[in-house]
Amino acid sequence: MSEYYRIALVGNPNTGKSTLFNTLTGLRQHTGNWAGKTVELKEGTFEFKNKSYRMIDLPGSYSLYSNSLDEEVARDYVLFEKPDVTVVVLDATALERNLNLALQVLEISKNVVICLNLIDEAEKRGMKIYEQIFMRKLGVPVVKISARNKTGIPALLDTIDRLIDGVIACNPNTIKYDAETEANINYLETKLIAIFGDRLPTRWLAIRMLDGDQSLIKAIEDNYFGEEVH
Ligand SMILES: Nc1nc2c(ncn2[C@@H]2O[C@H](COP(=O)(O)OP(=O)(O)OP(=O)(O)O)[C@@H](O)[C@H]2O)c(=O)[nH]1
Ligand SMILES: [Mg+2]
Repeated sequence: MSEYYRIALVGNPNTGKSTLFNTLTGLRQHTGNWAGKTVELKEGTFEFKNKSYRMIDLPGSYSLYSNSLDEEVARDYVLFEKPDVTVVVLDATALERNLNLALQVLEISKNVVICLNLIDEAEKRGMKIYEQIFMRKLGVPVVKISARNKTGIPALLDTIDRLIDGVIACNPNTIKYDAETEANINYLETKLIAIFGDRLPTRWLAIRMLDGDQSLIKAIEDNYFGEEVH
């Protein structure tokens, strides 16, 4: 229906999402509030290689566990709105902390590009980052950029373009748990598949349910089972 491809920017606070968003969308932005919430929503458009994109700058979040309204908004967008591509913006100088969120997104989303931002700062600190190793380990494209210096942006856009065209594919590697937990996940997942088919990432849902994520269960009720449950 839409002639736009939708791209979501997710990442920890302060990783340069808005800097990247502003670089790409310039003045073609508008701001609103998330439906029913007080979190600011920023959306903008840009063109690249004959494709039109609608980019959404999600609020910074450390996880998708809905510990805050910001995290809830980020989670709900990736989970329910199903962007064509989710770009995870990571601070290349703090990868250990940042990768937590990236791994969560890989559980939810099929089309993911990992964007290692602040590469200028990482290089200034003498850090060497081998994106090929990241790519192999995570199973999704990884691009190094500096949103502030505007380096690596064409490579990022090209990666998004090729992902949409199916020239490259994502095969996200997810974390495997111990045998008992995996058995529980599988048990729940079978039941969830019977309800949702492939409309929702059932493995992620099973993991979150085992963790007792009430907020997620409520969000699914609201999004999939309408008003009658309240
Ligand atoms: N050195 C360097 N600084 C950057 C880069 N990208 C962003 N910054 C700086 O990092 C700070 C945070 O950037 P923002 O774009 O606001 O980060 P954000 O991810 O939108 O932050 P939240 O919206 O709070 O989650 C700003 O001071 C930017 O100028 C980069 O590539 N290199
Ligand atoms: Mg921002």
